[in-house]
Amino acid sequence: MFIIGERINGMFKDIAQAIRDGDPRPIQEWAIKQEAGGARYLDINTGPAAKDQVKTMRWLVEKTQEVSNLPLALDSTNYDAIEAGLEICKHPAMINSVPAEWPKMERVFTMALKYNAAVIGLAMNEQGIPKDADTRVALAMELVAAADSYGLPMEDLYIDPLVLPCNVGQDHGPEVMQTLRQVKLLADPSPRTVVGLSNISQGTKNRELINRIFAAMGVANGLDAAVADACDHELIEAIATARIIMNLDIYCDSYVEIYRKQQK
Ligand code: THG
Repeated sequence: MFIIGERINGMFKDIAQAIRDGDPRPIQEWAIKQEAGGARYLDINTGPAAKDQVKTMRWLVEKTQEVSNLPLALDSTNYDAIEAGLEICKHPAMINSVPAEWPKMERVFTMALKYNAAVIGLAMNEQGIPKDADTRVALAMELVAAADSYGLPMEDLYIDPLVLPCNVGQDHGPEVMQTLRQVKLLADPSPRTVVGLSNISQGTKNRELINRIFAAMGVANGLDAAVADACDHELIEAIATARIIMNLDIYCDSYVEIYRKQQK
């Protein structure tokens, strides 16, 4: 499992302020810190405050690429903003994200092919986020069929079962874990899986503990990637350890160190 660094997101107060001030320093500091922490991609989200989404996305991409060579996950519901970012990405990016809805899938899969980007497909549609795993998996199947019809390679499709905070959506937890397992049976080769990890602990006490345990359980259930806090060293250690237990990496005394190096 690899980490998509979550921190360049206008949902965070310091990033919202940096966007308002046109000050690239907080963005570039977080890019460098997340890369050092072991992120494999950097999530870029303008947040709700940005007035001009297209301009803000382009600026965030530019400023991030000045200091980091990591590929980017462009995180927006505004597809013009995503396309503006894709146009200037130096490395194949990830489009974050598309629900199982037309014509959104048409726009996103067409862009993905044009810019050689991967796609995160959300297990939701016009009716919202389903509660049960079966409906989530049915939506994942719609995303798989649509991606396939556009010629997107399955390894470039990441299914996100959608994680809700455990203090308001506790009954979703086991459904998310079951969805992660079943998505792997949908196609051969199967699509990959991703979650927004910090969602699980929003509004709770013990945020880090909840995030780390969810990540370890995710690894046990086939989770391939997470938009997460790349600077939480104990999270990285939990993931590396879960991978050892699941026989996904070979045990050696310095396995945590090796996992960190592999991410770079
Ligand atoms: N799936 C996909 N992409 C996603 C999500 C997802 N991108 C956004 C989000 N969910 C994942 N990223 C975050 C980033 C921050 C937080 C949660 C998820 C977070 N922020 C603090 C809060 O709300 O309490 C901000 C507080 C502060 O300003 O410091 O928890 O699910 N594909």
